[in-house]
Amino acid sequence: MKLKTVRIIGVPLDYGADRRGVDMGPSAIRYAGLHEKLRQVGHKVIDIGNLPVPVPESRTKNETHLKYADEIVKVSRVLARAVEKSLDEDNYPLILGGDHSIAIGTIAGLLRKFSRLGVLWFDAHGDYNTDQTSPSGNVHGMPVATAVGLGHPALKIPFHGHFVDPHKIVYVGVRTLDADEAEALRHSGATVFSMHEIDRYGMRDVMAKAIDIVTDQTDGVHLSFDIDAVDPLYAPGSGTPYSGGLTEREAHLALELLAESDIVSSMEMVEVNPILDEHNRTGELAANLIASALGHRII
Ligand code: HAR
Ligand code: MN
Ligand code: MN
Ligand code: MN
Repeated sequence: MKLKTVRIIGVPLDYGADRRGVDMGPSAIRYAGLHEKLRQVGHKVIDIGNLPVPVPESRTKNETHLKYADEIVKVSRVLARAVEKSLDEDNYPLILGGDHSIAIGTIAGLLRKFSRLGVLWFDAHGDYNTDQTSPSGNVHGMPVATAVGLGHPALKIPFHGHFVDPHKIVYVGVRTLDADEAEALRHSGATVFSMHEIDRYGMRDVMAKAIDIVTDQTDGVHLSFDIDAVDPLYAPGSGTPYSGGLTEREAHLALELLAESDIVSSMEMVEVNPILDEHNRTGELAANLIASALGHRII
């Protein structure tokens, strides 16, 4: 793989989820030796540290619908600028979450440089709810719908009117959807490789198809990796675990194949929750998966 200058942006945000703890994700992933792993491959690594995110305890509002939208949008706008700046400087943005609502800021920033962005979304979930369909009001269940221009206008502010073409979105590892979310996704144009397709065709073929789709008439490819895509047996430190997921090796293989194709131009790793973890196992897995995506090989 072509060597890169990787620019790490930590986003200790947990406003999008119901459970506290993902705000510590960036520390857990760094602590697992991320920088050394990437430097070992040969990449240059710059770490801008964590973006400022106020703690939820510092505010008093308590809504049930579109929870913490104001705070999430505020952080998303700062993140979008940080991502845009990384691309201006020819760096590879590597965003560490935080819950998956941070993808709103990441993708909004990417769209300022890539007008035809392909997106690979590894997740147990669809994250395709809007404020209208969400059973929880948690924004981490809404970033993909937001990125294609659906849902509440407030969440779309960081996008400046530019959205992702749903036909250029490919999901890998999905195994639970809310009813209205599934209905919307079915008609969206996005490709969903659920666990069924992975079992049936194998990760190798699934990734070959995924790579074809996200590189067809696109000018950049974003990899958004929700650690709950991996089975909770291997990734116990996540707030919304769901069984029947990717094995550790399936996840690595997928990312190794991406590294080999060298098509990915930015990456985010989200939903690592150290409070729920066992001795930073999930933090270490996340760091190792990032290394695989960035070209780490045993020999
Ligand atoms: N679909 C559920 C909801 O909208 C669960 C949300 C997703 N959880 C995540 N993101 N960890 O993938 O509330
Ligand atoms: Mn997610
Ligand atoms: Mn998820
Ligand atoms: Mn614009």
